[in-house]
Amino acid sequence: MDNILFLKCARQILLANRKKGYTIPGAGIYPFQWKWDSGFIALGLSHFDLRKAMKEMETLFHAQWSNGFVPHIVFHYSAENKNYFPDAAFYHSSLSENANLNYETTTLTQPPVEGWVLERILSKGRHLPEVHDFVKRLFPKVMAQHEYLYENRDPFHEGLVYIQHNWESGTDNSPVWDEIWSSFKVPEYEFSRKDTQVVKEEQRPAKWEYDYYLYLIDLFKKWRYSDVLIAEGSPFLVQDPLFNSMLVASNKSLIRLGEQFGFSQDVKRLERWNMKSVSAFNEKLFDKDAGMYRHFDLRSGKWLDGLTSSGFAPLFAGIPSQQQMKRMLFVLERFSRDGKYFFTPSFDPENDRFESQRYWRGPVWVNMNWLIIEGLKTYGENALARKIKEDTIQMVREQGFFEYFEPDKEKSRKQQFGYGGKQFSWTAALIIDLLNDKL
Ligand code: 9WN
Repeated sequence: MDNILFLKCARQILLANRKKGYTIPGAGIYPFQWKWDSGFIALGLSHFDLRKAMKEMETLFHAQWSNGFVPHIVFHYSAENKNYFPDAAFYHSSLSENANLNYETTTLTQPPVEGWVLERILSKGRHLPEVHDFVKRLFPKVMAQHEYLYENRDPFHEGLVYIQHNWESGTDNSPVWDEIWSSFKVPEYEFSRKDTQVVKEEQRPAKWEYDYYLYLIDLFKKWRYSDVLIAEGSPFLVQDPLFNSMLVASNKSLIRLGEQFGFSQDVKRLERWNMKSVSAFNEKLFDKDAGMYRHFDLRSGKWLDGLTSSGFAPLFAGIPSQQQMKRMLFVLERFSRDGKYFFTPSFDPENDRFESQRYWRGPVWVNMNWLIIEGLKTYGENALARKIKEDTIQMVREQGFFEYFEPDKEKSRKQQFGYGGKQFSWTAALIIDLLNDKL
């Protein structure tokens, strides 16, 4: 398939997954609007339809809560999309005093990508007054989200915010959580899995893991979703390198946008937050021996076990020094097993718990590759960025616009398809961006 056709397919996927004012991540498996998916999707849309890109973000922020919190799923229910669990009834978001009662949403959030997405949308429509108006309208909302995070998710005022649930990380069943799950017991929940009706069981999290995911939400319900009580009592409280990298990258974008659009008071606050975040990041989350960023468990007071592709995300936010970045390149190359694996497995392939087709326990994800490529470019590491870009394009071209992919090149050659959901929106959106990139 030549590039023109490939691009056309990618656009068609985005348009086919588009609903009224937002885009679903993938038909069948993810029938609503997801927070960080919308960011990547808006970026893809911005290459050919700026209005739709802006609308995607506006729709997401309509569901923002009174305290600035942005939920990770907005359940835009209709007659045909009841097939997702846990649903709005399970979350019961109105238990929170901050919930937005006009929308049915979850009570968890996802990586704060919106600041840098706004800046990229602006770069595509710098000459258009409606894009300027859009940025001016959205800026205070994104700012309110950052304020929520710094004020409610950083109990020790370190400059690093915590996630309170694995679903907030975006990397749902990463092996790094195993250690936390093994530290407490949960009841067995009875429910019908909707995801495994659409995707093979061996490509999704296990049932026992879902029990933990549901238990945490039940616990939060008892506390009426109070962040104070969650921080005091929940067994899951993690400073995640991917989540915090997205926050820093968005801080930086908001600082530039704020200077340009006259939000000077906000710029001062953002600069203060950001300086603290970057230095805490390097002091606390960088493992000098491994040459890599790690997840920090606030409950046990130590790093979680295992290296993940989330540990490369600080490159995107310009957090590592030149020297740290060079150390990370060795890890990145090791993850590819001398070119035998596609860049970049989501979990360390030399770790016993690596599973090449189970979701975030090994497979390659296009959004993580995209973040790494963009990060490497800012460090001038164009040759490696190009290799990862070529791998990403080849993988999707050969196997289709799947949700995630087999890392082992040999194994992948023998099978025709990727893993997880088909016609997946962010895979399409980011392929559009990569194909338009001059690298
Ligand atoms: C739970 C939508 C989302 C992504 C996440 C990905 C997956 C959901 C699920 O799908 O999570 O949020 O049901 O498995 O892990 O990153 O945003 O694409």
